[in-house]
Amino acid sequence: SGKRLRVLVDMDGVLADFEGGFLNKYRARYPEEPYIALEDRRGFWVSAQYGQLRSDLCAKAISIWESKDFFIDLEPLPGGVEAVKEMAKMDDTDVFICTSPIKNYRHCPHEKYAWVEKHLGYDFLEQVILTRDKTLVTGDLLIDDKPDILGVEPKPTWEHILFTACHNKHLPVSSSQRRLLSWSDDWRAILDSKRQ
Ligand code: UMP
Repeated sequence: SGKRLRVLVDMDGVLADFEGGFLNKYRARYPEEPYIALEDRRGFWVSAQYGQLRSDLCAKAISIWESKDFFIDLEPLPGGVEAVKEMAKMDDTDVFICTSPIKNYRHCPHEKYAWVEKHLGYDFLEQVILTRDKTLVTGDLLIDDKPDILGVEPKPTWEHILFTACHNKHLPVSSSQRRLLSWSDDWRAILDSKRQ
């Protein structure tokens, strides 16, 4: 019965540990500089919070994710790869990885594809969507740790499920917004709630 369910899954902060990978490499490269512990992170933009700490730290933060091997070296977040593999095997379910590359394109787009091949397999490259505007992508669900997902389409087709991360865990969730606390949370129930 019904139509197929289309699930869009974000990469950084949902499947790949961007925040942990950033902090480890930042502290290794700039051992004398102050840093923001993960429990003190607030706001989606790491660069903005480092810039508030000291203005020159904004560029130092950016230098970390612009470096070769930053994105490919990110560790998978617990349970994410397994969940996406299970989702993809479910009846009447299509899963896409929907991720925004940084505009400095030297390494990031290449390494995002390489990360998917490494952790999900070559065939999963068919499911990768790189876009700076997720509102243009149609789907039933978008699982993403960014609180505000905006673009040129004022009425995206997907329901945004806010994936909990160090930077958004203190935010009050608006009455209409659902959360996934981690991949141990009941993502299957969220998918089932959208099936016809
Ligand atoms: N990013 C920045 N600046 C930050 C934090 C993240 O440019 O302070 C980048 C990393 C990812 C992208 O490539 O933004 C986030 O993509 P999504 O998780 O929204 O897909």
